[in-house]
Amino acid sequence: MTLAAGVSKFEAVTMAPPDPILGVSEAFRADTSDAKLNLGVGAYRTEELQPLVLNVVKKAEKKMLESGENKEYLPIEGLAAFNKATAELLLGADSPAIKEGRVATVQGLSGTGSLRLGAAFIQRYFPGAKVLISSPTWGNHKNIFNDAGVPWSEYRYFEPKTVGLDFEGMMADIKDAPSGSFILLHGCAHNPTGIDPTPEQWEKIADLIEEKGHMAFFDVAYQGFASGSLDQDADSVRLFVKRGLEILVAQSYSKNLGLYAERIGAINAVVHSSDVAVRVKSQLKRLARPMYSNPPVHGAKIVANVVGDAALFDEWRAEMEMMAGRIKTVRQRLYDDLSTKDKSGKDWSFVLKQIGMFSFTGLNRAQSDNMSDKWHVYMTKDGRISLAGLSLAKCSYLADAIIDSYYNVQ
Ligand code: KET
Repeated sequence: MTLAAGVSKFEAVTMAPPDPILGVSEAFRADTSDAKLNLGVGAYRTEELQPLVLNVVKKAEKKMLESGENKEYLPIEGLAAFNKATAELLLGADSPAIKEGRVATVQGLSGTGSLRLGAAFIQRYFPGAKVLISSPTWGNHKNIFNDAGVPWSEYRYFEPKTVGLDFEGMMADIKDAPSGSFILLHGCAHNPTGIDPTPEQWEKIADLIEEKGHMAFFDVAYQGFASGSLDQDADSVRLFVKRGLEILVAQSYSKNLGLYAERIGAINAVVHSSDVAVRVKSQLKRLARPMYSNPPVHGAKIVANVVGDAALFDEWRAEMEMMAGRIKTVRQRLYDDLSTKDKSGKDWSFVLKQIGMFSFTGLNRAQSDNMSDKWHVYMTKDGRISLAGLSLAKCSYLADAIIDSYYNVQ
């Protein structure tokens, strides 16, 4: 029997636009030029522009293979050893909140899945509450809250004139939000701007959130990538916890352990009592069960083995510092090349001031198009380049491309 050719029941389905970040990799793959460079997605590459599997990850996997572990379902909340290790990495092993049982941790499908679970929790238990998102922010934040049915608006964050933080604007917008709003904050290495509040500014942000009865929802996707130190990069989160503020925190191991495809992360709620923590966790599990039932085990075991083992943890720290260090080196080289090649006297020092994986170049959409169309340099259309995908050898070429796009395209 042949299938009846006819009008598809799916005829009304329209073509979705490419994803603003992951779609860049698709365009890159389609380009046949030898000069092509993918600075779109925030994924670490070696100086040879190859993906990197960390040595500690290989060691942990070897251990896992040797011990012959099974493939049973994990509990809905994930691997217990992972949940313990991830909360300790975030809050510090000696955190009173952990000791007092005030942290509800549920393993999630990396940062995105953990944010999505947090958003579903807000939608269910804080109906109508608004989430405030920085302008600009990581491209997927708005999708996540939209799909979870959580209303959101933006707070000012970036000041193009100074290429710095619009702290006054940020504070004013958080102040104006209805009491009980959730304030989405990047724990460190703000994406895409590479600009973080100073410790003093974090104090003021915490003051205001407390005063207004808001709640901070941290997105921690780059712990270790801002300063090179895993501890220092958790200072913002720890400051809120130290003050006794309740918070939500989504974590990701995509970047700092290079576990992109393992989809490993967590959603944490730090709350006032162990009693509340138990109930919050039970409801996070209830939300997870019909969405994906329970999380994958492989990445969770890698993290548990690395973070929970003193020797591997130290090795990880060194590899983390190496990755962060390589990015700092290309950052410096790019700045040097831009400054020597550009005879106009333009101040490119913002490249050096920005931190983390990215540089927010200030290139507009047309200029970004020129980067890919003429120079085969792929980047997101908001003007962000991933320095994690850049090598020292390509800095000079990239500087030429940026200068051409900046001065010759409106
Ligand atoms: N938060 C932020 C701020 C973030 O930049 C990413 C990923 C994530 C969460 C989620 O990552 P996950 O792999 O789900 O743990 N950002 C890079 C990749 C992407 O867009 O998915 C990026 O900005 O290029």
